[in-house]
Amino acid sequence: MKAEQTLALIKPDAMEKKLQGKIIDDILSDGFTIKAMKMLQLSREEARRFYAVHQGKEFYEPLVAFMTGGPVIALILEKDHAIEAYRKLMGKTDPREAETGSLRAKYGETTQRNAVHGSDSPENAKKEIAFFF
Ligand code: 3AN
Repeated sequence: MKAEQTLALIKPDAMEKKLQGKIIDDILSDGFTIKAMKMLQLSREEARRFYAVHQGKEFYEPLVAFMTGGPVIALILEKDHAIEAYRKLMGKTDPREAETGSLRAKYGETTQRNAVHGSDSPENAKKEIAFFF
């Protein structure tokens, strides 16, 4: 079976707290291979486009402001069933509800400042990988 790829982001809150090394270590320890990685600063236009599906929701503008508040690290991760496996490693959107040991439980604070992003479907993984790489 061909290994699947997913797009992961280390968000500005985790970068600010210098958690990027710990997060990458957890990702590697969970058996993912990092196929590509880069640090970048999202523009407002890019953040708006990346989260376009949430346009109109009350958290959209604050989310764009948060995601452009500092650099992010984008990674292409590979593993069998990578999309599902990385969603599991991340934990629920709200770190307070995320499973013990998950990245969001360990490193996130709030539903907005939740440390990491991961694609939620094969279609979005493809789109998000093309967005960043
Ligand atoms: P996930 O990142 O778990 O797939 P989505 O796609 O529903 O969650 O939300 C994308 C991002 O939007 C979240 N990671 C979070 O930063 C932000 N977000 C989602 N829901 C809320 C909310 N109710 N309040 C504040 N921010 C939110």
